[in-house]
Amino acid sequence: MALREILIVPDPRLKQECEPVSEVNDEIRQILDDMLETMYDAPGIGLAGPQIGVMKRVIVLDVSDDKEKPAPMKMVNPEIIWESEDFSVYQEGCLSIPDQYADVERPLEVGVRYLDENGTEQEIEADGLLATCIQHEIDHLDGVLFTDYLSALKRNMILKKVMKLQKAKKSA
Ligand code: K1U
Ligand code: ZN
Repeated sequence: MALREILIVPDPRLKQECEPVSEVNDEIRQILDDMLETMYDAPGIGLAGPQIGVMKRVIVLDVSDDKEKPAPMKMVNPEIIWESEDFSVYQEGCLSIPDQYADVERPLEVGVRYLDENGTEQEIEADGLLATCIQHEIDHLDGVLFTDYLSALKRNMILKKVMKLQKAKKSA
């Protein structure tokens, strides 16, 4: 397993749509393992392919809390097959937009279809933080960031802050 570099806004790869995976093979399994290691190291509760420059439809997640047993999830070609009419608001963060948080409203519950690491089709129902995180990660595969749900004013303020912080980090 290997730690991968996490891309930070405004890297153009974060705004691109990813290609579906045609075969779940050892190369894909290696990417998924590297993504989980990178996510735990960050630390984060999710990570999508484009955040490490892999433009494929792959995501990993673990929304278990510190007191629980780790619950890693690996999803290939994930798709939302239904969503609830009820919405919830969660203060989201993003490893590609470090140290910035904002309230985002999304469907409270979703149905998700995906391929597991053996290439077997799975379907799950998710709610709460898992539902929020899955939607956030699938958005990454379509080049959508949580800041795209905010006003242009808030989005640009966040982008400017991140660029300033990154510049300061590099010259420190
Ligand atoms: O996709 C990402 O950038 C990861 C992101 C996932 C996410 C967080 C919150 C709502 C929706 C999706 C993160 O993991 S940000 C870091 C974070 O939330 C966290 C870090 C350490 C402990 C607990 C949470
Ligand atoms: Zn993110």
